Amino acid sequence: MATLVPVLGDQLSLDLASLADADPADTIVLMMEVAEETAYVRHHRTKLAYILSAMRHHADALTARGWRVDYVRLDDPQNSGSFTGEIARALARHAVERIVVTEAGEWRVAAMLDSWQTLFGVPVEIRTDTRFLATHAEFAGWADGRKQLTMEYFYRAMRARTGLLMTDGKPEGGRWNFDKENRKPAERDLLMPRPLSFAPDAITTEVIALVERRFAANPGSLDGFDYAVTAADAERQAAAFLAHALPRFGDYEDAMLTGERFLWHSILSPYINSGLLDPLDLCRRAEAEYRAGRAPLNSVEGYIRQIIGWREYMRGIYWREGPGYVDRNFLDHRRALPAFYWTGETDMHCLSEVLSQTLATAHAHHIQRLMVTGNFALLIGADPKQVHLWYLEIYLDAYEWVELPNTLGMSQFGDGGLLGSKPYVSSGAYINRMSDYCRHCRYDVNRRTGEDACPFNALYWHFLDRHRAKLGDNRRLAMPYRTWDRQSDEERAATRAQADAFLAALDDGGAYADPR
Ligand code: FAD
Ligand code: DLZ
Ligand code: SF4
Repeated sequence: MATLVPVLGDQLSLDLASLADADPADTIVLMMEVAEETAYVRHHRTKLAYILSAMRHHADALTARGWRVDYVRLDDPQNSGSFTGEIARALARHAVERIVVTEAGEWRVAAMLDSWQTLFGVPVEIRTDTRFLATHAEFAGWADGRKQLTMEYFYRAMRARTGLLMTDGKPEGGRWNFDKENRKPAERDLLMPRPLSFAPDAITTEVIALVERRFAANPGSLDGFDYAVTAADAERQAAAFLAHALPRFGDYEDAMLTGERFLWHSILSPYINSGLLDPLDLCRRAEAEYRAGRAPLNSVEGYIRQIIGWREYMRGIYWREGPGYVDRNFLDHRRALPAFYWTGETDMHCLSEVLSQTLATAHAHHIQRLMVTGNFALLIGADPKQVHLWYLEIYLDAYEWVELPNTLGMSQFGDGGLLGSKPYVSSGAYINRMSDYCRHCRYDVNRRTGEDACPFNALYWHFLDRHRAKLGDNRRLAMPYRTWDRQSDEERAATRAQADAFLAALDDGGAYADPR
């Protein structure tokens, strides 16, 4: 009798908890490409190709290490289309005495795993995912009894626990956080680091053809697919980031430049989230760069904070808030997302840049997601659930546990401030400060009204004005509200009219008809 170890598409780690003490001689690793996972949102086609190719390569890596892998392909005529259906089929194929599985990354799949023991009458052991620092219980322990779940305090606890950038029990450099130094605009630079490019091998080429056949209607392009799909190639990208981009990661973390997709970012989130890279290992190596004098503290601290701080914190919030979190809509936003989110066709240069890059590569960096596409969606009052589904389908690194709190919480203020003390909204001025987008735009970032006025400007004040009942008491918004109040009645009326006209034209232009 064998142990069945299902390995899901975001569990592509050789040291997965469910394999840790397993004996290859009496273990069957089950990997399943299933329609349910490929279709729970209309995934970007690059995301589908990446996951399926990475899964197939991982199956080969496991086999090479002596594991017996039972791999179900998407185009297998017998494929039942779901994880649960495939477990049923696997139980009929093999003599199995128990199932051992690493916990799922999201509520939807966790419910499936929870049902298997009763459904199949086989003992099912669900193991904690040791690729994260904090277990669900540990995060709950930290959060319980706190009035505000401030990320910064959680981060400090993770620093103390891991010892990362700690010296004699104190934060390196005398401060926990060097974020103030990390807001420099960037200039184009011929020596800018470039992420490595990995030509598709035979497996990836076959998967790309499959995706082109089966998912022709899904968004996004597959042209020029060059992501890593193996742990070895992901490791090459990690080494390149640590050597070439990390030193200036901090300085330019929030910068945006036309035609420059990556700047000094790592482009490692897809690999970390699917299991090809170990997040803690990356943090330790980043710290080593600092200790060796090859990268400054503001960069290394910033990088480590994103991973042991934000990433872990987002996961903690996701599991703590429960499956109902997705339906929160504090600002009662109902507008459909404009159709140009799926085409990139808009004359607002910032949006067209971020959207076309996203549709081409399934990647955008944090400030592009937060302060361009997210900011615009929030300003126009887009339905946060629909915004969430867009981010979930369009980004290569998107899994609900990390995408949902980032989108619905941090970006859309759908939870009313659990995650951020004020909504991330800005006028065009912020985008102009942090990028060169406005220099290439048909709109004038310095104007609020008139035909050429940057739409973000009137929308920003319109947002604050229409949400005064809910946001007027927010101390972090006191200054903008004072500025608004100081304006003349005529000025305010013109701003409202400008924004209303823009929103009406936007609705006329065709909002996305959600096929779900
Ligand atoms: P870098 O800028 O190099 O950052 C280093 C690492 O820190 C990343 O690889 C990532 O693992 C981690 N990180 C940084 N910020 C965050 C964050 N806010 N939450 C979690 N981890 C973080 N990240 C995802 O991994 N998946 C998502 O689906 C996702 N959706 C997002 C949606 C919105 C609306 C916003 C504003 C942010 C989202 N993020 C998401 C966070 C962030 O944008 C990406 O992690 C980052 O852009 C990945 O690129 P990178 O690897 O080059 O990151
Ligand atoms: C995202 C995804 C896709 C598109 N396809 C598959 C698949 O066919 N098989 C699989 O095991 N995993 C896939 N995944 C990733 C899963 O959705 C992910 O492992 C779960 O979300 C974990 O909760
Ligand atoms: Fe975007 Fe406004 Fe700048 Fe144009 S002017 S790029 S719309 S912020």
